[in-house]
Amino acid sequence: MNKKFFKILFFILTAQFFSLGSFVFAEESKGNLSYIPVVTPNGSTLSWTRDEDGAKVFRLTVETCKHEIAPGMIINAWCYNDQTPGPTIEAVEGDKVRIYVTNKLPEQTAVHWHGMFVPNGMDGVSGLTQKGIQPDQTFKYEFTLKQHGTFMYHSHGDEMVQIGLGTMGFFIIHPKNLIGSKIDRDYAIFLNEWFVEPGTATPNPNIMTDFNIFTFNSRAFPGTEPLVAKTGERVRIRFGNVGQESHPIHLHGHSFKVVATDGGDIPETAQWPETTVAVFPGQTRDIEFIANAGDWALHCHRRHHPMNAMGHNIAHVIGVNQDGIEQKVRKLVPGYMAMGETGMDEMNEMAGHMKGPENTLPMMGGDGPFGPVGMGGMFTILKVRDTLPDPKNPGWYPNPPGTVADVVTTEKTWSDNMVYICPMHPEVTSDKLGKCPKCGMTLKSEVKEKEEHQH
Ligand SMILES: [Cu+2]
Repeated sequence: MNKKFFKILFFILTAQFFSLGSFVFAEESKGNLSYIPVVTPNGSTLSWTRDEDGAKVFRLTVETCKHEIAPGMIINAWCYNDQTPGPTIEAVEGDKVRIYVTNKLPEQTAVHWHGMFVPNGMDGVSGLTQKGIQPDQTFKYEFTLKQHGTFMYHSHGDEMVQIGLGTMGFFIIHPKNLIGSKIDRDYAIFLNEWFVEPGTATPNPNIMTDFNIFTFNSRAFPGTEPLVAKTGERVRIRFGNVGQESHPIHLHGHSFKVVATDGGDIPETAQWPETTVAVFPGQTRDIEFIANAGDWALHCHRRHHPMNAMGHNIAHVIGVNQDGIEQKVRKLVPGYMAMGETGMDEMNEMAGHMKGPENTLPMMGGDGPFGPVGMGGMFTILKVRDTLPDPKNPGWYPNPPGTVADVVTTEKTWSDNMVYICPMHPEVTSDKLGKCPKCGMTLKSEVKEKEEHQH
């Protein structure tokens, strides 16, 4: 009896010891987190170990990889640790860091710590401050973090090709002591643009201005993960850009303040309210705001940037009457549809029904709770809820009754004169908005012949 009791006691103590041990280890590996960890949507954070001298040790391998821009499109990218952007490095001001960089690319490289105060020989400019890291070599970078803020790491060897193919990542340094207000959520989004010829998989790094794929953390909507927060929380979003274009990033439903750049914190007296922040190549910008409930669009405000692959050297036909053309062309191209007369929205509908070139994305994509969302590319959703039973998947925003814009039904309106017709099957008509039973496309409205309603 006594023996059994001691056995059980021993078991409990041992279990306690080991769980305590792993607890301490877990805390240590997270650096006794004095900060809210940054979340890199669609990305990850780099784990580290500690050397005997107290330095935090990080390991990066620069290599070629397959990267999914969104379901249906995989590119041949150049990556850190098999991903673009590379894993986010997180540390604390005052930390000594030791970063081993192994080159598995077919050519030499170097890693630059963008915006960070490092000894000149650690600055990572191939040829200027160090020898290039040759294929299969490992270099060691070592320095003490003298600042806090949002910084970046990126290739500084054959920059046009290597950065153009994806070699970039965040380096986030948290302040030693809390500065400003406490943050509840901290997100990091890398802005980038690519040119991938439809039907191919390797981005063309020689392109100077004419890009066709625009990404948040190298993902295009609908492949972008939403940002999640609770109502009233203070949210920080960090943006980084080492691309070719500037991106004015716009957030719906909120007013935010730009609180820091990669040059440092902006004094509170110098911050002003904004809804759009321009992030130029070589810049980072941190914004903060108090979250309001809803599903809010967060996107680049250049009109082509929340779009996927589009050719724009074809004539547009907005407002051009194409009656008769369709029949004539159909004799040559069966199934041809004259489109674009009323705008590009019907292209969005078609995307789901017609097959485009291999390995590219329809111009717009993704469904919302009210229909297709006419955007792609640099577009994601900030999902704010009073409660978050499933923090990973809050679903669509349950709008309070009477707060959604909708067709007027309380009085006789123009909508009574509407008939809804399938653009693909003109014989399918309905007096209500809906889908075509033959092809599933959304029916298009047309005004009925007047005499029906004349007295
Ligand atoms: Cu943009």
